[in-house]
Amino acid sequence: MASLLGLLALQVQSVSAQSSNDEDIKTVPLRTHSLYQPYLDSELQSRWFDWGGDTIIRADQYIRLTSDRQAQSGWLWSRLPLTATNWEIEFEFKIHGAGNLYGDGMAMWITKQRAQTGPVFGSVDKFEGLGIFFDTYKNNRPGIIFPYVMAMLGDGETSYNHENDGKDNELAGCSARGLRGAVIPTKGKLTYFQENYLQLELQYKNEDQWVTCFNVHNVTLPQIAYLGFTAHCGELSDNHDIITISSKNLYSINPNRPDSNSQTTRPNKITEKPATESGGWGWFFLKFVVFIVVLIGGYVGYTAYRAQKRSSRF
Ligand SMILES: [Ca+2]
Repeated sequence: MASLLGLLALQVQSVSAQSSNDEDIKTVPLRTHSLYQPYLDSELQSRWFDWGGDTIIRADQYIRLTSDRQAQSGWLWSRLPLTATNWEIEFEFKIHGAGNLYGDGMAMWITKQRAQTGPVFGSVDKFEGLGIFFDTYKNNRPGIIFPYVMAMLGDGETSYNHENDGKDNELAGCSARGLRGAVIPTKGKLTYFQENYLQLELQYKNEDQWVTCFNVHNVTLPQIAYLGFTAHCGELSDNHDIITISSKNLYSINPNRPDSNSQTTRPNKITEKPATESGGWGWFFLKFVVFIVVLIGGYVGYTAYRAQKRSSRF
């Protein structure tokens, strides 16, 4: 019985170790969706990104989507769609300006549409895919602290509603007081594991301190979607700068996991319904059943042997 309990304890330990170890996630840089200074090649082009509208580039400093002037609108889009199944996009940005009143904000996009100017933070409405809005101007959301960072999943038909800062179609969001004009480099990190979760982390309070803005499950993004950043100013203005974009493909390298080296592997750190964890428990249950069957088999065999021996004596 003691050995059975020992076996149980060992199994539970190994399952929890599996689910908390996130060193099994391998990252591979996605050059096609990354951008660093000086941004441009010798022919003043970018191989992997297009830009337009009022966007200006200072090769040693930033890509400025809008300057601190009224009625500005600018965009920056990847040329190729993001085809990796699981990915992480880390980006440094800066929202700042001289005014006491400022706006409207910027957006990050993973959408089918690309490179068009429009009314939703500088891009098109009725988009298909993911929009994340860094909204610095509160139109009407009583009780919410701004800047407010909000995600919306667009179906290609639904409009973003500026009247209530997109509340109608909010997938997830968070307040980020201090994000605009922060003294440290402000960064975002968007992580997507297909059919598992979408997470946004932000860095704006202290350097190297990430806060989770949201983590939502059951999110499916379009198979073919482009990475974009856009910004818009109306009567109020601000500088909206992109400093760097660093994208990575993510996948598991643990050879003991059933779907290792596949791009569809789930991360170990997620404890909600990962396939391998339920597999672990299933395996444990099977072992347990086999153990009991062997135990019963042994006992039955032994009693039969004893009975036979007893009967052969007479
Ligand atoms: Ca707003």
